[in-house]
Amino acid sequence: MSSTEYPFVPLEFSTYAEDEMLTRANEFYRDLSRRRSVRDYDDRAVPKEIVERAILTAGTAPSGAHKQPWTFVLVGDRDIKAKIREAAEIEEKENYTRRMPESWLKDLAPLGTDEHKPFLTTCPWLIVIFAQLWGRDEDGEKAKHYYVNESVGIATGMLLAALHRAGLATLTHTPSPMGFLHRILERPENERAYMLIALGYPKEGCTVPDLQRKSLEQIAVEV
Ligand code: IYR
Repeated sequence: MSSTEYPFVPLEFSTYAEDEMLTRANEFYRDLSRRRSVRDYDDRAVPKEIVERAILTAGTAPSGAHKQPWTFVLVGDRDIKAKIREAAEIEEKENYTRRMPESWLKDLAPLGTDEHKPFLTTCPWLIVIFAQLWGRDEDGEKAKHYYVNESVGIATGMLLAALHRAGLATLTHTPSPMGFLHRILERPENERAYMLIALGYPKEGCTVPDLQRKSLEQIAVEV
């Protein structure tokens, strides 16, 4: 379908009384404020249907010219997860021992991260998000994509929120450079690995750093 052929249809939209809006906004904030990056996972299975529903939610994100320039690669296969872990740990070893400057290592120290990434094989599912730098039109010709980083970033945030809401723990992971994900997952030439998301149930007794989030005054200004 060419873009001029979208029919316009009536908007489906719900409005609420102001007190209900505030309650809804509060509830969503309270729920999302409990999301934490989890690095220790149980190997308990998670039904694929739940993860697929979260991916569908991510796919409702707005995107430049509605090109939807994303591919979510769902990895549950043990062997593929093992390959990803092996390659990621090689890159991360380089990162932690050579590539990252002292200042970066110092900033990361409170999080307790290192080059070992057991969650890549423990988690029941990994989702590798690929950004499509360009697409194909109906005739198979190269077609432009717009604001790809912004679009894929929004979809990724929505995916994290959807997985959290479903009751799953998540971790954003960027084992840079991520070219190995393209190779292992045999992605086409128009795609670049954008982010890896590990998900599942937290390991029993899992702890997280006692981080504080910035206040409204620190993150927002009214002009
Ligand atoms: N990719 C590495 C390093 C790392 C970088 C940042 I910035 C973080 O917030 C966390 C980790 C790793 O995953 O260990």
